[in-house]
Amino acid sequence: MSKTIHGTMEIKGESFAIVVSQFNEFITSKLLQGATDCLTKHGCNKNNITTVWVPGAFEVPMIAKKLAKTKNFDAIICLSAIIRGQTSHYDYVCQQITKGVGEIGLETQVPTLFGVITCDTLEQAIDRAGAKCGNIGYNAACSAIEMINVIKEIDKL
Ligand code: INI
Repeated sequence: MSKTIHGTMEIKGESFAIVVSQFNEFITSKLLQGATDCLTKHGCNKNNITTVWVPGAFEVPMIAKKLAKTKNFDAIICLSAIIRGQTSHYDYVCQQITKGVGEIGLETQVPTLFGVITCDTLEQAIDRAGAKCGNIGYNAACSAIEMINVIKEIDKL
């Protein structure tokens, strides 16, 4: 018989690390609020959430990797807001965090979530931090829970 695995939204004592950028804190604080709301709403004890603030999106992968390597966390949720300016700086910061966060999950096998807004205007960022287009932090935390449960199911095979 065929088997289908679909991660549930159950939390059973798992620990989460959240890495959040101070750059554009007006936006990232809302992503952090969204992520913690999601985790606690699904049954996570606040004591099982560790939040680490870093200067900007560029610094997120290094700290996320350090946290993943401790093996003390079931998932790492990365939160940043990168808003395009007039130079190519935006592109380099986007490249670093996208590649970095992606590689951490693959290398450490600890689900590492990309709760990162990349956009052209502050208005677009606000829309994705709890206004018109939901909250990217909340969505990343949901994905973290789902990934933990997908992995658990695979480990039972
Ligand atoms: N960091 C961000 O998190 N978002 C941005 O929009 C941003 N821009 O556009 O400059 C940004 N830059 C800072 C960068 O992440 C590093 O903290 C800095 O370059 C020091 O390494």
